[in-house]
Amino acid sequence: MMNDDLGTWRRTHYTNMITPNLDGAKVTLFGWVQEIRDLGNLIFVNLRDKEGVIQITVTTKNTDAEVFEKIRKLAREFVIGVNGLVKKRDEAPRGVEILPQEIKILALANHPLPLDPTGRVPAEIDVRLDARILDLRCPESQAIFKIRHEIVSTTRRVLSETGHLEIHTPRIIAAAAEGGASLFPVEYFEETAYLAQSPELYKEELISVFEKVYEIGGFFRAEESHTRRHLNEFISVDVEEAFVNVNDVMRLQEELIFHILKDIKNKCSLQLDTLGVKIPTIELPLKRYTYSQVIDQLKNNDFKIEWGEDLSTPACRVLGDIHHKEFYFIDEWPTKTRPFYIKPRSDKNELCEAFDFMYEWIEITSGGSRVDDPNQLINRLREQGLNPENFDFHLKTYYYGMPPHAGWGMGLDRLVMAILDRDNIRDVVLFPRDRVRLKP
Ligand code: AMO
Repeated sequence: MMNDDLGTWRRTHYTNMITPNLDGAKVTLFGWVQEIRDLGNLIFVNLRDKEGVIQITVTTKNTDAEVFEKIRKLAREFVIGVNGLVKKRDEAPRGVEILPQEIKILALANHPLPLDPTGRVPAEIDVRLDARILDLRCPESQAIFKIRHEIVSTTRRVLSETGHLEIHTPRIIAAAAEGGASLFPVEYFEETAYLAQSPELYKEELISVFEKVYEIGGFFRAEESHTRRHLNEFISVDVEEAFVNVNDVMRLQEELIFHILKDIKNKCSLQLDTLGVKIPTIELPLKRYTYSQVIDQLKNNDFKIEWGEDLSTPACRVLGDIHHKEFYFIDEWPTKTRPFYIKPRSDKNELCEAFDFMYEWIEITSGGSRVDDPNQLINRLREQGLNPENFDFHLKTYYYGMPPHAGWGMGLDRLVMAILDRDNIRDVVLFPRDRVRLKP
């Protein structure tokens, strides 16, 4: 079967624009065949485009014989164009249907399909990811990525309105900011370079020029572990600001979350319904617990942990039970649990000005005040077993006038996962990269 040409046909409406009050209008629609019900003299075709689904009703009585035969050849996921009349009919799914006058078959789909793109027959995550493009056509997947889009739009809007400049830092770098173990090496001509784990060093340098910056981009961690909340490539929203400290950037974090939740509640009700998700109402300021308070909470719940230890996954799980369905902060961390760039408290060196922003048991963001004195930074690097010479390009910017500053990095994928109550990060990432998945 030869495919038809697009020719001069152009879309007049998306499916969601077809309402009963268009009764009698002539329209041109494009999309995919979602379902066909062939009852002999009567065929129903559900046409799906990016906005929704509309029923096309074909009868031998009201449809040209050639068009009728062509429609009979359709199968799910064929790409078609339809020229036809809008007909108001109370029994049709949205009180309206299309009576086709002409049809174009623009592309075919091979059968059997590897999964059901209506999502009614559930498939395992690996089957879904292997046929990700088809899986993304399911209503649930579409809803996730529309909401994700709104989360990113609100983030850009809020950070832009608060005077942050959007930056793009390099992905090919010479030194690790977040610990050497999770670096991916890259052959860079005669040298070995690495994929960036975060924009940390660059965003800190850039506040000595632009004062307030942010970046939304992909970063890389060579983590071996295969978990539901780690990927080897993830999207981070990074913020950095001059002349502020940890408390100021925590406030920015909670304001951002407040606006994100408000916007998706207002703009994505259809998608939230599809996913069966209710957006929690939050009140600012969000709850803040110190690291020491959290250790006490864990001990009170019979969890064995010593002051000074980092919070392991099992510890976070217990915290998730305590702080069920809530966003909260943990601050005042022991200095030794935090990276070299985090500022120790001047009055109490064993504590530092760091925070984590959590939802239930998941860490969404970490950040804090930064070391801004070059000698202290050199000491902190040494304390963590790092060679300051490898950071010479970074350290030299501290001798050009480096203001006090603070910032954070928020895992976008984890945030979407938390807000939409999904239990696997892969669900909310278009093409996830993990220890065993490099394709598609
Ligand atoms: P951190 O290493 O805690 O801090 O990362 C910040 C946030 O990024 C997300 N994240 C990940 N998401 C998915 N898969 C991963 N493998 C992964 N690793 C991290 C998490 C995490 O909270 N430079 C600091 C931030 C700062 O201080 O500004 C940093 O990178 O949601």
